[in-house]
Amino acid sequence: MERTLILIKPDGVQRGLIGEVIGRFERRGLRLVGMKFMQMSRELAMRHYAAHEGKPFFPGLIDYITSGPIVAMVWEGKQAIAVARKTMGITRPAEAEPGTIRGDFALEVGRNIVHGSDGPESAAGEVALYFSPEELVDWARETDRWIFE
Ligand code: DAT
Ligand code: MG
Repeated sequence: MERTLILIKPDGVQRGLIGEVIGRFERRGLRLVGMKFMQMSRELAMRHYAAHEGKPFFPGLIDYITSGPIVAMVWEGKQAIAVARKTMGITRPAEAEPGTIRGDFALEVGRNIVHGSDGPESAAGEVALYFSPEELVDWARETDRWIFE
């Protein structure tokens, strides 16, 4: 089983899409193991997006991601990282496939609703940025045998 960090960004929260976004990951079959409603500090935002420091869009990205509350979640499943990114759609919403979160609800790269970890190392680091081990719940779901072979 793999774990991935998913954020519903400030635009997703402001636009009333929390339930819609959670529902998509839930219906896909991923299992929720952690969730919190919070506002990112600039320090956390800089650590989260450290890989983008120095790029022209970085200051705007930090302003946007800290501009209002977010929902931080950890979802678990086989290939959870790749599966979550498929469910989200590609970074630029105008090019994202309809049926994906970004392809259905967003237009601009700087207002693309969700974040999802992009690989096993970043996932482990990002989960640890937002959650302590005690905040993540190890649980078996009654439907797991109908979702996982
Ligand atoms: P993703 O969020 O799909 O993992 P990323 O890691 O490349 O994409 O970039 C992180 C965020 O930074 C992305 O969701 C939106 C913003 N961003 C990336 N490239 C950008 C660009 N060229 N102009 C403006 N914002 C950008
Ligand atoms: Mg990324």
